[in-house]
Amino acid sequence: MDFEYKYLFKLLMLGDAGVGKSCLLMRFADKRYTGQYICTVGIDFKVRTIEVAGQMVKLQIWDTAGEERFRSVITSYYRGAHGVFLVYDTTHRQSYRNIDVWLREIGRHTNNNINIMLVGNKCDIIGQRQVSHQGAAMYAESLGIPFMETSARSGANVEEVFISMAVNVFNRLTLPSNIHLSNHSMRRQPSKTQAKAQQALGSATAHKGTIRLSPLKKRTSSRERDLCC
Ligand SMILES: Nc1nc2c(ncn2[C@@H]2O[C@H](COP(=O)(O)OP(=O)(O)OP(=O)(O)O)[C@@H](O)[C@H]2O)c(=O)[nH]1
Ligand SMILES: [Mg+2]
Repeated sequence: MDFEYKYLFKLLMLGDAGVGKSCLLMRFADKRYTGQYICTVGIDFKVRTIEVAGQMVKLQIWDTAGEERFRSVITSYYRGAHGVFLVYDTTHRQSYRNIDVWLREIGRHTNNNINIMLVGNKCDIIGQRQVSHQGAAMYAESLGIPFMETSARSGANVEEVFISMAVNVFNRLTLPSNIHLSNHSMRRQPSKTQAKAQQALGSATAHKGTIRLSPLKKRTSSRERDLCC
């Protein structure tokens, strides 16, 4: 179902083939998980409208192919993106190492006005983990970008990553410049004021296909928010 909206955010899912980009998007936009691997050919997109701080925000989320042969096709879609999810597979170390490659791609094809988020998917798989939560969290911190682990399969943190991205983009575009979140800049850390501004926008609850954000009652530590499974 589509809704009237005030803002349109263009978001991009990037990462190696098979890390679960399409499954994450299907879980968020269609609320289902099939477990099938159908390699994305080129690029596709889904939409979902949510409510952020009382405003309807339409998320247009572009799902890109991770396979190398599609790289030149997808770079033309980087233009105008407000946010990028850099997705790796927690059970596949190389997909995590390649995040550097994807960061370089972003640097080459976008300006710095973009929110970036690191997402470690498949955290439901116990016993085959090749990337530690702590290591990835430290890496994200060094880049000054948010990080979460997800499972498209169980649904863990899926709503949270998309909502968090929407809130961060919303903050960047609507808050006065002195309290803009800085995670669109790949190297800088958010200041205390910025972190407070982000928190003030609050938590989210799903309601009839939309997500309403309401003020936080209780302060949640970033560690609590990031923990998964
Ligand atoms: N256990 C587990 N498997 C997952 C999860 N997410 C995706 N998968 C599996 O990983 C495989 C690849 O998922 P896709 O979403 O198609 O991967 P992709 O990143 O879109 O791949 P490309 O389109 O080729 O770039 C599928 O077989 C899924 O079943 C998850 O959270 N947990
Ligand atoms: Mg795909």
